[in-house]
Parts: sequence; structure tokens; C-alpha cells
Amino acid sequence: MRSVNFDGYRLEDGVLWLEGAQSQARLEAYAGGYWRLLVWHRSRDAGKGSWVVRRPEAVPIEAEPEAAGLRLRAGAAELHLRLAPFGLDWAGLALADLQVDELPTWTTDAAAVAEAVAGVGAVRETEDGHALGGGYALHLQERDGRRYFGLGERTGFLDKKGRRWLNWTADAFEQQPKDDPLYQAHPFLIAFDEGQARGLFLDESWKSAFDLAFREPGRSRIAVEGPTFDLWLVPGPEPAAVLERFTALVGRPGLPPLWALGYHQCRWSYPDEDSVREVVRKFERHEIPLSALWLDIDYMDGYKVFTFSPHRFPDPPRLVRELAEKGVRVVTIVDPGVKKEAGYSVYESGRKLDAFVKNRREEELVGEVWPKPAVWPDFSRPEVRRWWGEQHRPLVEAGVAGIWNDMNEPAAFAVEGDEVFGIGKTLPSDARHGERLHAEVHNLYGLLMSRATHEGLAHLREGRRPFVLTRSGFSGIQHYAWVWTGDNGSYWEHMAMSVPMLLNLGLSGVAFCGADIGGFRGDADGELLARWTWLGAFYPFMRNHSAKTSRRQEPWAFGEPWLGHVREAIRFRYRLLPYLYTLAEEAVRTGQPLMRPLFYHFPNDPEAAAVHDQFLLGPDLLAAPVLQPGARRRLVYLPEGGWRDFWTGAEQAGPAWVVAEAPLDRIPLWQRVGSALPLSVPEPPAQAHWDPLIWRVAPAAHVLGAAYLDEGEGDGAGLRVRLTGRYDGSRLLVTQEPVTDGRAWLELVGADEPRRASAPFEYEDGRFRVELQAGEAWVEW
Ligand code: MIG
Repeated sequence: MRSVNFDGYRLEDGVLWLEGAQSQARLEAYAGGYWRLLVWHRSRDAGKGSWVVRRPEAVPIEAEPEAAGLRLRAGAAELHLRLAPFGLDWAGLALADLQVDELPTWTTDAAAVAEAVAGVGAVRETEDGHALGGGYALHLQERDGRRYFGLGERTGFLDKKGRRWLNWTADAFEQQPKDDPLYQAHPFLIAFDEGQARGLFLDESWKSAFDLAFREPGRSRIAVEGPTFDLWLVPGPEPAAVLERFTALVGRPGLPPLWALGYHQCRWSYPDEDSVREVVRKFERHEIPLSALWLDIDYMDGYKVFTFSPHRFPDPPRLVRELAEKGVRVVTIVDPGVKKEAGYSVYESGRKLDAFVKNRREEELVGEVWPKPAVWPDFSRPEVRRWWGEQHRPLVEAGVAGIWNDMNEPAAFAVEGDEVFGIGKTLPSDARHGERLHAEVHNLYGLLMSRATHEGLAHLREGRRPFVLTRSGFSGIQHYAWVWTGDNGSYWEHMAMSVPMLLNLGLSGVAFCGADIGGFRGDADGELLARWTWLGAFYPFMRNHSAKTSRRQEPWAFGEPWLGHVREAIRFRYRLLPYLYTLAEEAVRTGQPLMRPLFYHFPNDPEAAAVHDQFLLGPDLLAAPVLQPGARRRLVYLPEGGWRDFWTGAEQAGPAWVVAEAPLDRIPLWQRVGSALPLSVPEPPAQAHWDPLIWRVAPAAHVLGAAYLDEGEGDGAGLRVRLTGRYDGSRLLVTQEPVTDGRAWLELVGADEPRRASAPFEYEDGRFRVELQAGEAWVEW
């Protein structure tokens, strides 16, 4: 690779243009304090678009020469630029040494492709199989104490420094702690030091890599295998500000239907109607609430998407109705691979539209996945997305409530007669999506499929909120789908790994995500399932799922006492729903994740920065899951401030390391002092008009809490209610505004028996409860 420098600059219409011999660049500034650096090869024009960015309003740049280069200003934002050698100083980050490798890995010119691309990535392949050929790289000077977060779904601990991470979506079917990449590609990084966070978003869909002080301890490297280098600088300084700005750029989720926040049961597969009925009956018999039952690939007729097996599922609408009467929805899997079969309407109509991906000879690319032979829709084209959305009609007419998109990395078992192996189990990089190479579209395939599904459901189920779950995705996926982390295993290590994995997904904008509870492959046992279900009660997406070859792991699978513990965890999830739903609405409005690492709210606490085995749910709950077999206590870090043990009400001042009791029937959990958590009863609610709404208050001089109320479905108006309170050591007064129709309670734990209260109250073993009247309640001791 060669260094890129620029000979001169010009400021035109508030944009700074840089001129060099092989490469040109442009710096743009946007309202909100963003900067965008776009570098491109001279053989390309400057008109690069974006698959995901919604551009904010442009702000004109002003340039002023200074000793080493230029001082650039745009509104309140500031950046220092050097021309030769090229470099940027921004928000305490030093970006320098821009390099280019002119191997034309991105061209569709047949001769050049044959020579240089014969499988992008094969170019300059090294031992790890991930070397990049062709494209740009930019370096980031390292600083002691800096940590890195984000990058989507990854193995490893919370801090991503010290490894090299590839963005190339892959069917990671036997996830191991060393593995990278997994199913998602999120070229978004949060650099965090001295309590300050800022984001770097590489808006490139081509294969890219983030080497974070791995090859060279003194610097990190961001490299992409495409003809442009499109980097957004996303200002903080608070982690929440970075998330708010980043999601303003790439998109935020829509409000989920309320049921999606409940408990989900899945298995590969419940093979027929009777097995589905049997599972649902057992939930009833064991008095375990259930929001959705999932159908994996065996519901289909010969793996033909959008069909039901006429033998095993002879009457889907009736089955769906039966389940609906019990409050259980049905979600079905839909894979992208379409069976190539004459007379099959999905294939026939797709072919008529010329909807499928082509090989380098511009013929339909035929391979194998679950259906054999199979073809893959080219979701990069809008008319193909519309067609795909329309194919969901039979599922929607059967009453299916949501769609699960799997295998959309895309995964392939064979391509054009050859079996494919390893990380490359996908389409060839020189396959064609119209004018584009698969190498450019690959990372977007899951996002674009989810988009087609989401838009199809929005259209077919007008007035109801689409629910899509996806395995693959790219930055911005949260706008279309929730994400689950694919094929983990029934191992304690995998349960532990799910915490930093989901936290970093959240820090990458994916507020709604979860890991398979109990583990997908391998065999769970009672203790693992109980602990994992308690942890899963705090995942934004709570689903138990297991593979065909693993032992059954429904809540009752291991008998007592495990069944009781699992039931308690699931019922606890339903108690938490008002809080979860309130956080969900916040995610929709501001992009904040539900599950947050400690540093998110305690950025100046160095001890909190890399804690990977505890997390916050919203600002007010701190959970410390038990991640080892046999453990009945665990070490927990409580950051600055007051905390109350959720179960005993005992108060503990942070910062402190404490040894928490961790019996099997609960998860170590704390409530922030001064908070009012909206909770309810442990049953599936019909609507998010909580009745009762239980304000669980941890008293402090000032108390504050919020709850979001609406119908839990559709697009009707919602209502945000606030609870405020004052406490002077002997009297607590709380006020809810506005007053709502349903019952509302004030609840305290760890309290002494009061002398008086605003209404008749219940008191038992430190638990106090009184009903709010006209939105008010008080207690005196
Ligand atoms: O090749 O649909 O990650 O959740 O159960 C395996 C069968 C395909 C992989 C998914 C998993 C799902 C399974 N699928």
C-alpha cells in the first residue's frame, strides 16, 4: 500500500475538497457536529451514495490556515487538518497515514475481475484468510487507557481493543470464543477515553477490517476493500450522545408490538400441529406465560419458503386461531434461498421479474441451501424487495404475527455444484447484483432482506407494527428488525459471552437483541437453563431456542426445582414489562439501547469501564447474572451512588465491590436509589395501559420515574407519565402526572412499618404497598 497525500485544497459551497495524484477527498460538516471524510479513487466519481445514512443538514465549513495545516470550523464543531502527510485531529483522536492499494478488486470489468478478483479476499489471502486486497486504510494513533466498544456482534469481552475485527457477514454455525466475524457487520466504533466517547462510522459495505492495536500496539487501522473510504465522525462526549447521533444517521427502530417483549418459545423444530399444541398446553399446565411460539424450517413444504406442509400443518389458520385464544402468537422462519422448481409460484414469479442473483456470466446463480437447488433474491433492487414483501401474503393470511429471517448472510451449502466450506459459506464475491458485485452487497444482504420483510409486513398488516427478527445485518439493521446472535451453544461460557456481545450490539445501535436462552446447540441442564432464563429476562429479546440434535430445553424439561426457577424468571419478565416498554419507547425516540454497560451511565469511573459480566437495564436497574455452575454468591461492582438490593431492599452505597447472595431462584439485582420503576403483575397484558401500574420506589430526597403507555400495537397516540417524589427521612410523597385510568400503586421494599399512609395499606416483611389516589400517595414513619 502507498501513502496518500493531497497537494492542495479548495473550499467550495462550504465543502473542503482535497486534490491528490490518485485519490481525491472531500470533508463535509453536518448539523449535530458530524464530520464526513470521503476519499475516492480517481477512476471513480465523487458521487458515492449510502445504503443506510440519512444525511443531516449540511453546515458550511470555514477554513483558517494554522501552523501545521488548516483549522476547520462548522458551527461549534472543530477539526484540524494536515495535507502532507495527511492527518486529522478531532475530539482527541489523531487520524493519520491514509493508504491506498490500487488492486482493482471492485471493478466489474470482466478481464480485470478474472485477473484480480477470482474471489475477493483470495487476493493477498493470508493465514487468517481475511487479508484485504485493494482499497483504503487510515490509522488511528493509540493512547494509553483508551478502550473501544461497538463493532456490533462479536465474541470476546466488552473492550474490543487488542484484536482485529472483520466486517464480513458469515454463517458462524459453531461459534467459538475466538471466532470472527459472526453474522452481523457493523463498521461502527466507539473510542472511549478519559470519560469521553465519540464514534467512527465507516459507511462502506465492502469487506472492511478494524485492527485495534493488534498488529501494532501504537496504532489502530481501519481498512476497506472498496474504491472509496467514507468515514463519519460522530461526536459525544457522553455515550448516550454518541448513540443518539449515530442512530439519527443510520436509523432507529419502530415501536415493537408489546407482545414481542414477552417470552418466546422456539425449537428446531416443532414439526407438526400436534407438537405445537402440546407445547402450548404445557405452558398452560405449568402456569408459565407465553407470548409467541416459533416455527422453524420444518413447517414448510420441502423447504419452499411461504408454504406450509400440507401433511404436518394442514390448517394453519385454525392452529393460529387456537393459539391466539390463549394469547400466543405464531412467528415463522423465512430463509432467502428459493427452491428452483418449475411451477413453484415464488420461483416462477421471481424469475419473471429477473429477481435472482447472477453469476459472473450473468446467468441465474444456482446453489444449495435448505432447498436444493436454490436461487437467491437480489434484495439490492427495490422492485425485488417489493415482490418479496408481497410473497408474505399467505403467511399473513394464516395469521402469522412476525417473521424470522435466517441464513441471510447469505449462507450457502453449495454454489454451482461445489460445496462451500468455512467462513466463506456464501455466494462468490464476483456474483452479480445488477451492476454490482456481491463483494459490495454481501454485508447488506441481511439488512436488505429484513427491509423487504419489514416493508412487506407494514403493507400487508396495515395499522399493525411489523415484527422481524434477523440473523444477519449491517449498521442500521435496527430500523427493520430485531437481532438474535445465532448459533451459540449450551455452555456457561456462551451464556457469559452473550452479555458483552449484546452490550456491544446495543452500543452499535441495535437496541433490540437477544441470544438463544439455554443455548442453541449442545445439551443444556437445569441449572444452566435456570440461570440463563434469569439473565434472559433482561435481554431485550427473550427467546428460548435449541437445535434439532440437542436435548429438549423447554422450561419443564429438567423437572423441579428447575421448572420453578425458570417459571419465576419468566413471570418476572412480565412484571418488568412496563419498564421494558418505557425503555423501548426511549430507544425509538433517541436510539438508546435497553441493556447498557456500566460506563454508559458512569463514564468517569475507570473501574466501571470494562465490566463485562454485569449491566444496566435502562438507567435504574443493575443486574449481575450468575455465569458459573455451582455458584451461590458472586462479586458485583456497584458504581457511585446509592443502590438497593431489589429483593431485600438493603441499601448499599457505591462505589463498592460487594459479594452478593445468588440463590437459584433469582438474579442479583439492584435498583438505583431515587428511582421509581414502573412494574406490573406477572401476566401477559392486553395493552400497555398497565393495570395495575406499580411504582416501585427506592426513596431518596428526590424521586423520579417514567412510564410509557399506549395500546401496545398500532400507531395510536401514546402517553408518557411521570412519577415524582420527595422524601425527608420520615415522609415520602409521590405524585403521578398525568393521572391514568387504571389502578396505580406505590411499592417499597426494605421499609419499616409506617405509622400512617394516604390510604389503607398493605405491609408485610418489609414490603409496603398503597394505592395512589388522584395520582398521589404519601407514607409516614
Ligand atoms: O443451518 O433453521 O441460526 O436458529 O434453528 C441451520 C434451522 C439453520 C440456523 C439458525 C437456527 C435455526 C436453524 N438455522
